[in-house]
Amino acid sequence: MTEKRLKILVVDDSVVQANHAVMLCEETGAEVYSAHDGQQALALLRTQMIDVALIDLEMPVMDGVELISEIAKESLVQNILILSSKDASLISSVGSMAEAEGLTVLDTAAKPITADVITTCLANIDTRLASHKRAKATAVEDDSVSYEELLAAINDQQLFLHYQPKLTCQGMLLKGVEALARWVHPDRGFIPPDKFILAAEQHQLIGTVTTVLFEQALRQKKQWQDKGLNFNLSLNLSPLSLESSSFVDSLADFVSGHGVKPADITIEITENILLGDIAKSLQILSRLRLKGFLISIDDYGTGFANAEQLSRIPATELKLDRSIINGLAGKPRLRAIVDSTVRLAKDLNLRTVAEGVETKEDFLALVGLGVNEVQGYYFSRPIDADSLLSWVQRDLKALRSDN
Ligand code: G
Ligand code: G
Ligand code: MN
Repeated sequence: MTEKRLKILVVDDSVVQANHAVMLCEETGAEVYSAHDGQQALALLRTQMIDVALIDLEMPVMDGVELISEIAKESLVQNILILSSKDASLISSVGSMAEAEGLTVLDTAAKPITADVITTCLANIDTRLASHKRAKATAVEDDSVSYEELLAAINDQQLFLHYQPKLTCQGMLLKGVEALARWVHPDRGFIPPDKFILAAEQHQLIGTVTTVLFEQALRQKKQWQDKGLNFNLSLNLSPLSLESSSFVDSLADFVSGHGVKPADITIEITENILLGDIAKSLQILSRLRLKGFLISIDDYGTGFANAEQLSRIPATELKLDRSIINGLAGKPRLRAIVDSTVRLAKDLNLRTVAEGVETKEDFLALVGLGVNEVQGYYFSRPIDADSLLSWVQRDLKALRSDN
């Protein structure tokens, strides 16, 4: 079987730079075209299917920024690589703009481009294209979750929990675990929690789902305690649950009824609670704090809460979303965001937890930035309670000696 050759377009007004890039692309076995300004590039793209465009930002007639915008508007190419001799922050802003317009930015790089950058980009492209296709394929299926299916999941005990460790940056101590809901549907297989939690909210079953899951988590917590394992347990809570005034008392009773102290439980909520009835949410969160529960602001960095709004939530922890964590070791822009967020958190007396840590490089960068705790695939995926025990005994020790 012959593999389809990738088609690459190099757009650069400098003949020397363009030839250099064309040569490097040809060395990968691709079929390479070139254009020397934006107009030429558009003319070619309108007649020729191209897989990847390498685009220089500074060009006469039509600059790279306009060209990218036009490419997005007409959906002429999906994958682009942005090149410039200007400063990194400009290149990276244009990258964000391109992504916001729906393009896949394989990389943003300073000129002259190197063979390494090109091979890494091209290695990413197949999987990215495949995941686009997958996303589309699942979108056409009817993937909604019905009331009846959810009710069956609750009654037939199809819902269960996985636990993901949270470690301190200093000393890599097991500080706690986050409980994450899982559902394996008898016919449909794995259904992700974002989907069924949302469905539960829509079908007014979220209260029941939360009770079922918290009950399992607390029983598990008690078993760990009885074995002498005293780490904290983080539970995700839908903002909807904060609308009921009896919630705090029933949670407190529920927790102590299981022999667990509120101070050993962290309630994770997203900053989206600020979008609802703020006064009511703040009242309930304050009462949770008074009862001794810890409160974490989850997915921080995805919403738009400002420092003033953040300071009003009686939280104890700020959880930095993986979208600002993943890959930060190599991304100065993300490091700057995390750096300022960590400072803000310190001023507000909040501990910081970075989630989505997938590599040693990112972990070390986070240690350097003064983040308190970390969570992510680099340390462990979310796993069942039994696997967690063996993880503590085996993998955690290995991690400590590697870091
Ligand atoms: O576990 P990830 O594996 O896919 O979780 C996806 C999302 O689902 C996360 O944002 C997480 O906060 C949310 N989630 C997971 N478990 C629960 C739960 O028990 N309750 C609520 N409300 N959200 C949950
Ligand atoms: O509640 P929250 O939105 O924080 O849920 C955490 C989500 O992140 C869960 O879906 C969990 O499975 C996922 N997750 C945990 N660690 C990693 C990681 O290192 N990389 C990625 N991509 N996802 C992670
Ligand atoms: Mn969470």
